Amino acid sequence: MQIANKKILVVGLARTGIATARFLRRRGAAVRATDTAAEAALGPGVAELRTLDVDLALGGHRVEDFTAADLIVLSPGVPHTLAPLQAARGRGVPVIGEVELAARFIREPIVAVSGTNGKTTVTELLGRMLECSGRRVFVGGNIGRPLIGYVDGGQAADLVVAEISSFQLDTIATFRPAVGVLLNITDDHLDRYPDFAAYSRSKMRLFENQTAQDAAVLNGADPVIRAQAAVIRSRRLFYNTAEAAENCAAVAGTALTLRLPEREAARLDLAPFRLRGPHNVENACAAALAALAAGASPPGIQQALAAFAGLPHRIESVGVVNGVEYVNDSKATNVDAVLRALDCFATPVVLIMGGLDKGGNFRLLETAVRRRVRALVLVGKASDTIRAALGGLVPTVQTPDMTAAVGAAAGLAASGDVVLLSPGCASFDMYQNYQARGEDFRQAALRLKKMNEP
Ligand code: UMA
Repeated sequence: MQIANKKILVVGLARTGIATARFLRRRGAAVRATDTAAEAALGPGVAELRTLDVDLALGGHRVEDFTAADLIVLSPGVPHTLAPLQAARGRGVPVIGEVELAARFIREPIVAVSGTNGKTTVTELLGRMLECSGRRVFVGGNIGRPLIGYVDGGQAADLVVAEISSFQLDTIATFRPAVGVLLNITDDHLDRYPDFAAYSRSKMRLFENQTAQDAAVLNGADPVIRAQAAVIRSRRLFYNTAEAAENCAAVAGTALTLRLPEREAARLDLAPFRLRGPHNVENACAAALAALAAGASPPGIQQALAAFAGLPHRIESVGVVNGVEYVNDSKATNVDAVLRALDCFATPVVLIMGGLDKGGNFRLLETAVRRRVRALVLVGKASDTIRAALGGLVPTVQTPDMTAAVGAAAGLAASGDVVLLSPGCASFDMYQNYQARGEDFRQAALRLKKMNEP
């Protein structure tokens, strides 16, 4: 792909856009970069771009910047349906995302992980399984490390393991992972897609350029994936399915047996795997199967399974106060993630939910709330919507902030209960990101602990 002397417009100037503009300048393109935000609201990376002679158009998008470009590269957070993009496409200007751009330069096999929930955990675990097998791995993508940084950074790797979101898949053209992993497809981002079918189609694009040489690791228990699996042209490797004949990752007790066509079975032990909940066993199966398909060794996979301690803000225990365990699951930004979190506990749960609603159907939680939840504590913008859907089922209180939410939850919990922050919503109504929300919860729980210390 020729870049030198091309007029390239980079849209969005956060992590992805800054890394993309830097890469393109180094390769000799004439780069213009635009963001709806003004410079003061953007990070210090923007000043660096100025020193690289990137032409900045900040505080809004000008349609002429789009129509005059030879190529437009989007950040995942920029909707690909934006009006100036339509105008540019109308004039024949190609529009791609940063993942597509990076993929055109990556020579190593790509192992790509997508799905509504579990992506980051599986991506990290899979990366470590390959590393423990002696492979040099770059782990990036939606996980927070743009893939273009790998192309630009000169790190030597044998494989690239990438977490890929639907937003990133919306703007691919030739992206072709050697191993594509699809974990599940449930309601999410319905504030950006016209409907669930459109979101689901976007996820399935993970496989659209694969051939018979590639592999697709698929959750066999997910009805949405199942219904669309027939169109996949690569080798389909199912896990988590009751169909024994096709199950490539069979779990019996703590024994996990991986079977790849024409290969000797690999036997692993899940007993040392520490992550809680049935969904994490699914995640372990997906990661192990994909790692094996990508060339990891069974001892390497076993070593990573035993060493993996999980990631912050995902069913993360942050302390015990008066016999009540406080668990931070701030990353649960959709309804399905809350369901999976509730599945982790046999004891009653005081559930803290709320934030910015992404169009999720909270009524899907009805059965789990009746069965598992002692009381519901709501915080943030979606409080009224959640109360309307679930408030009649269990005692429900609305609170102004996280400190008040944790205080209220402590008052409602009995010894042996779990206080679980699993919001089912995005965090942007009150926080910069889900990490800041999880940190706020952790601090509130720690303050509570201090106050209760003898
Ligand atoms: N912007 C515009 N015009 C618009 C919309 C946005 O200029 O019409 C600008 C904003 O003002 C902002 C910039 O675009 O300055 C934001 O771009 P971005 O949201 O793509 O931010 P990045 O920091 O580059 O982060 C992106 C991913 N963000 C999203 O998909 C929303 C990060 O995923 C990813 O880690 C990063 O690239 C590196 O690949 C985050 C995420 O929330 C974690 N992902 C979603 C999820 O996991 O559910 C998909």
